[in-house]
Amino acid sequence: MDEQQIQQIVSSVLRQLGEKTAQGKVQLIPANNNDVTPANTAGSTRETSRETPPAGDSGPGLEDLGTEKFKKWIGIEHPLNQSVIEDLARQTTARICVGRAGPRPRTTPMLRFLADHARSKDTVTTEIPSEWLQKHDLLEIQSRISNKEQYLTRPDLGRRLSDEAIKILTEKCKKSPTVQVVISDGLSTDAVVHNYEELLPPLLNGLKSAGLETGTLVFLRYGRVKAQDEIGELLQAEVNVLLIGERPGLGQSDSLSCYAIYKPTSESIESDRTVISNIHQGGTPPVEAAAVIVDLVKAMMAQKTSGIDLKR
Ligand code: B12
Repeated sequence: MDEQQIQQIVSSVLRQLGEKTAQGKVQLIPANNNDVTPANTAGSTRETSRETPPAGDSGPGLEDLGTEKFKKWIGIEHPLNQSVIEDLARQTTARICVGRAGPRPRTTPMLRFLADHARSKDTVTTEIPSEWLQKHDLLEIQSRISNKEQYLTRPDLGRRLSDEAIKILTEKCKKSPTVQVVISDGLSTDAVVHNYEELLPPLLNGLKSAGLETGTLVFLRYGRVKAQDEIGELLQAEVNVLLIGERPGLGQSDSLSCYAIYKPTSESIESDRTVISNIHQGGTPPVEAAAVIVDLVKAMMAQKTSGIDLKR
């Protein structure tokens, strides 16, 4: 392939991304550019509606391909029935109606796929800042893991508390509360940060209104689900509620799960737990999840059990 052919390919890719003046040279487009919508996505129409982008290398850069606008992007060119395509796409968040270029994906959905993947990887590896924990008055403890890389390779250590954590819990936490709430980064930092404000206040208020006393709010860094058993055993809470970041998917990276268990011990197993997953704006909204969790805890207290033994 000679240089001219390479330049042509680069130019055509940049054009598909919305770059009008590109001649094989990367130029920036403004972030408020709104022309990639379902109505004008089919190739040539995009070209005609575009303003000339500013020259130079300053400015906000290419648009974020992880946004809603690109999630709704329809890439089928010349469909027989546009409204059927739009109707299909509206009904699911799955990657459908994105078109294809011969046997390969079109550039926009391909790049969106990579952007979503990058977002998911980021949320696994990003740390929750200590300032964020202080702002929310959370008592920080840590598992036996010392960094994110180790977290991913040693789940066994994420299930156990560090010696320092045991000391902090013993010295600083309320003993024998009815419900102990624990928050943990788990596999998604965004899950905690994005859902916290809408989940925690209604959850704590709901538990209080139900006459259930809660313990000191604890944040477990590098936590795995099983760690809630050790915390529960140490603090002797009747119910332990763990809010933990779920493994992210390609379309969803800020989903939180609630794992709840009645009187956990080191002998507890997975079937002793009850899980409410998919807590995020596009799934079970956090406020609604708070109400569901309160009902769940009430049921656990009434039946004095959890997991598969709990009747709901
Ligand atoms: C990874 C995963 C698994 C893995 C866990 C392996 C591992 N060691 O990590 C495997 C494949 C083993 C698994 C199995 C099951 N899973 Co699963 N799993 C998930 C998934 C995709 C991510 C969980 C996650 O991110 N956890 C957070 C991290 C930080 O936790 P962790 O400590 O690393 O891992 C623990 C948890 O993942 C937990 N766990 C995983 N699945 C389940 C299911 C239940 C009911 C419980 C109590 C705990 C649990 O077990 C792990 C070890 O302690 C979720 C989907 C989601 N959106 O959350 C479904 C999900 C949690 N699983 C689900 C189900 C139904 C199951 C099974 C019952 C399937 C089956 N019929 O066999 C089994 C039961 C597991 C058990 N041990 O009893 C459902 C739960 C639905 C519900 N509300 O009850 C979910 C929500 C998927 C779904 N949408 O249907 N699962």
